[in-house]
Parts: sequence; structure tokens; C-alpha cells
Amino acid sequence: MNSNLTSAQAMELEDNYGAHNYHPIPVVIAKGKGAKVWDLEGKEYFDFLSAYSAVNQGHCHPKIIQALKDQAEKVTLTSRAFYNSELGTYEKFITEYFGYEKVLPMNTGVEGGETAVKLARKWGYKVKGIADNQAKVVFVEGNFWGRTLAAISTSQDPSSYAGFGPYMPGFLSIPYNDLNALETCLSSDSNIAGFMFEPIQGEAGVVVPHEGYLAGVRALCTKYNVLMIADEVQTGLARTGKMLACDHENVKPDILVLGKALSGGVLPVSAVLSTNEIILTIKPGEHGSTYGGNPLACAVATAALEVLRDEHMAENSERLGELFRSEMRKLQSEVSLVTLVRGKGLLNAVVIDDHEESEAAWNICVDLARNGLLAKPTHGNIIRFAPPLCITEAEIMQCVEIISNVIKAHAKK
Ligand code: IF1
Repeated sequence: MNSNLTSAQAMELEDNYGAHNYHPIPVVIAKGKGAKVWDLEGKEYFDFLSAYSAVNQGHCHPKIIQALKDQAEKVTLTSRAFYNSELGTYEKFITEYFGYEKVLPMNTGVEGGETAVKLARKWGYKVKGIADNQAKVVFVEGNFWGRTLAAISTSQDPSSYAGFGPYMPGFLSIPYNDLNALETCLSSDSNIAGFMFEPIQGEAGVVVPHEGYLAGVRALCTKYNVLMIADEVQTGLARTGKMLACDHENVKPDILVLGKALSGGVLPVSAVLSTNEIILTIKPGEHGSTYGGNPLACAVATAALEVLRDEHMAENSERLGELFRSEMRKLQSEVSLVTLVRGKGLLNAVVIDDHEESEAAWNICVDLARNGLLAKPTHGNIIRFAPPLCITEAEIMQCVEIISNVIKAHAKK
């Protein structure tokens, strides 16, 4: 721990020397282990944000850290100008792990999304036969897939897109969780190459579509020869109680985008998995990145995937998610401040009254921090609760008590 600093000093340094592109909860994390983190003064917290689902395996998982250390002593980055000793083995491992023919390795989640859109366009021209520069990709309202100019071009959230125009052409938007809207769109335009969506919308506030939506998307994309692209950067990797959120309805997307917990929170690793027909439309020199597929990322991601499987984290997520929601619904029945509880696995959200501009959710999160639990609102009045998937039943119940006590105290105000 950087014992030379107090939390106040650390916050002041960030304020003085860093861009103000975030508004953090006033807590300075200095150490993390499993489901817990500690601030500079040594105060302990349960982490119910998990770095936006990037530390599903728990902070500083020993097996992942060991893989990082071992590889760091050998070679960390070679570029793709050459082969490297770790990439092929990792590519075989991850493609067999998820049942795809090939993987295109990238770094951040949004690079994965950009890669998926480029693959859909390329496939549209080379395989589907769409005229040059006419390919369209369909997105859903309420989506969030990152901060690049292409990603914000599909957003309806002014905090994401306002002031950054002009925007990327060739993108369409339809309502989420609406199969009629999807069929109307796909049947109306033969230039549509892909449909990219989150199986559960994270940033929108953990919006869970109706049972059958995923299967309906799969059927319609097949019917209209449109690539089904699942952005599982946040919902994937055991977060929603299955290894992939698409597994809840046993559907297989044509392109699968993974990120965040693919490295267990150790360094940025993303992956785009697909078929030979789709992924080989990109030829040598047509796409890439300096760090994509680096040996360190390969070693870390392999360990991160092994931990999810070997420690049965999807099953734990499923079981404890049910428990958490049932406890939150008891709270909902006791205080009117809680208007909705929703989620799948350990990706959950509690809606605090109905007014998006309400300060209540922020004030509750500040109080939760004072009581040893870290969470942050999204869209003003929705508090996302997403602990690491290594959390235990006893810890969940301890956190339910913290959340209930804090929310009841605010309900009385
Ligand atoms: C921020 C939340 C926001 C994602 C999905 C792709 C990406 C993300 C479904 C891009 C990233 C992060 C970005 C971070 C906060 C967090 C987030 F939804 F998780 F809560 F913003 F909405 N697809 N989500 O959720 O991955 O490039 O960031 O690795 O930008 O503030 P990335």
C-alpha cells in the first residue's frame, strides 16, 4: 500500500493532475483480494462493482497472478510481426472452450466490438454480396459497447455521444427486447450484415429481456442471413449464472465478443470468436493491434478461464444470484424506495424510486461505502450490485444486511 499517501491526498492528486472524465465514489482503493478491497487507511469493503465485471474471479486471484508473474519473466510482447510461443496454444484453448473455429485476439472490450462490426461488414461484402460501402449493422436502443466514435454513434445516451459528432454512418437502431421490431428491420433491408446486442443490457441498468428473446434473435438472424453478434463483454464469463448469457437459451451467436474478466482484471484482454467463413474474410494486414494476442495476455487469459471453470463460478453465480434477488425483494416489500429488483446470476440492479435525476441512489452508495460495501449508480437511480463470483453465501448475507440497513435508513429520511 502506498502508505505515503492519505485517501484525501490521493483524491486531490487525481483531481489536480487527471482528466475529469469520471465522478468516482470518494473511496481510494489500495489493495484487493477476492471479494474485498481496502483503502489507504486500511478500511475494508466488499466490492459490489467488480470493476464493471472485470474481476469475476476475485481481486488478484493467486492462479492468475502466478500466470502473470511466470510469463512476465519470459517475454511479454512480441508484436504479431512474428509468431510467439503462447498464442497458438491459447487460441486452441479458447476456441475449444467456447466451441468456435477461430479467435481474433484484441485488448479492450470496445476493440472487440469494433472488430466484430468490421468482420460483419467484410463478411457482408465478401460473402453475403452487399454492394461496397452499403453494409448496415443494427444495434438496439439502450446499448453500451464502449467509448470509440463508432460505439457512441449507436448510443441514445447524450452523456456518451453529445459533442463528439459527426457520427459513423451505416448503423441502425431498434428497440431492445422487441422481436417484431427486429423482424421488421431485417426483412426491410437486404444490406444488413449484422445485429449486435447485449444478451442483458449492463449499462442501461441490468435490463433482462423476456424469456425467448435470445432464441428469437437467433432464428431471425438465421432467417434473414444476418450475423448474430453477442456482446458478452459484461454478461459473459459466468457473470449471469452461465458461462455465457446466451447459454440461458442455448443459442450460439455467429460472432461472440468477450473482454473484461477474460483477464480476471489483471490487464486488458478481449477476444472475438467466430467461424472460418466469417473470421477469414479479414486478410493479413487488414486488421490488428500492437498488443493483440501478446504472450502475457495469452497466459493470463488461459488462467482466468481455467479458474472460472475449475472453481465452478457460473454455478456459484447462479445460486447466490437467486439468493441475493430474493433478499432484495424482501427489502422491496418493506420499503417503497426500492421500486424494482432485476438481474440474472450475480449481475443485479435495484431501482431506487422512479426519478432518474434522484440523488437518492448516489447518497445511498456513499453511505454503503461508509458501511463497507462499494457500489455505484448507473443512469441516476439504478444501483448495480455485481460482486466477484468467488463470494460466499455467508458474505452475500452479510452484504444483504448492509444494503438493507442503509436503504431502510434512507427510506426514513
Ligand atoms: C466506462 C458498464 C459502462 C461494456 C459492454 C463493451 C464495453 C463495455 C457490454 C467496452 C464497457 C465499461 C466501460 C466503463 C464503465 C463500464 C460500463 F456498462 F460496465 F457499466 F460504461 F457502461 N461492451 N463497460 O459494458 O469495454 O472498452 O471498456 O474494455 O467507459 O466508463 P472496454
